[in-house]
Amino acid sequence: MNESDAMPSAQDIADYRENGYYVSKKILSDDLIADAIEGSERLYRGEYDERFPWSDNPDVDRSFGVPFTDRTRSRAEGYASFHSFGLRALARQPIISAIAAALTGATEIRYWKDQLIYKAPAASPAEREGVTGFHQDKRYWPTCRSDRMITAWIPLHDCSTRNGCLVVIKGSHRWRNNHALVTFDETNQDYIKSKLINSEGEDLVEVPLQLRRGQVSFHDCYTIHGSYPNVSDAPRRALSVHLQDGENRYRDLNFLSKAKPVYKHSHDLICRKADNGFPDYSDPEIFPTLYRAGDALA
Ligand SMILES: O=C(O)CCC(=O)C(=O)O
Ligand SMILES: [Fe+2]
Repeated sequence: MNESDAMPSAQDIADYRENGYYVSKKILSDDLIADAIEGSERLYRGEYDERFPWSDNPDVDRSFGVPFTDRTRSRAEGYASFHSFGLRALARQPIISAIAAALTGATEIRYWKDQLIYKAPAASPAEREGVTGFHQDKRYWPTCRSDRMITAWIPLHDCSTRNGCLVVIKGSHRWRNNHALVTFDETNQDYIKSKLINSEGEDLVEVPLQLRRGQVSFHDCYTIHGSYPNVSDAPRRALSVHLQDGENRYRDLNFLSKAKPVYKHSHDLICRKADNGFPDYSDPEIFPTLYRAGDALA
């Protein structure tokens, strides 16, 4: 497939802005995904392809260096693309950031963060093992000034409702009053839905994003999304790649609280500081630029 065939059409972009999500064509090769799966298995064995001074810092995201022996439990690994070359190649695919730029209208796309998600098989939907509670990604990043961030969700095999594919709530990127939606770890979806503030008065329409391997879905940083249990007999694996537009900057919210510092992302511990002493969200080591308008795709 050539580059322009892989890009969203003008109608796709309009739909993304209306609905808050987009599903790509098959844009990733089987080899790339096979390398990512192998990379994730290496990570789960504690074999890192590259280490950083912060790699073993327990304050830097979670699940670090924990031997991955219990395959009945779900988990999410932060910074997986830093520690695995196979996952890095997947996360930094030029076509993914080019699509992110087209959807958001940004002229520059930088890396923000990633999460490697392993959803273990659950015996039944009632079990709720591995459920990702409905949430808005942006609520986890209050120190980001930008409202134009976007997530690329990359399944490492076919995903359907049976193995707990990603589910988005259509149009919910406009529901901006849900400040408490830091509910990734809440497994009771009905409880979350009962608390949602639907500021636009729209119907709550859940859209399961059923993808074939090689497709990628994209959601706006305010789109409410989550996933249900995996009732297949194999794990559901995906890499979430969260991206920032070039205009994103750090914002200090700690004046809101006397108990400083409340608003801190683990990135703030590891990225370089700007001249004003605040975290620099354009540090090329942590937030490489993946797309600039006018660049040809590699
Ligand atoms: O894979 C999942 O269940 C959740 C992924 C997610 O929250 C995201 O990609 O932002
Ligand atoms: Fe998310």
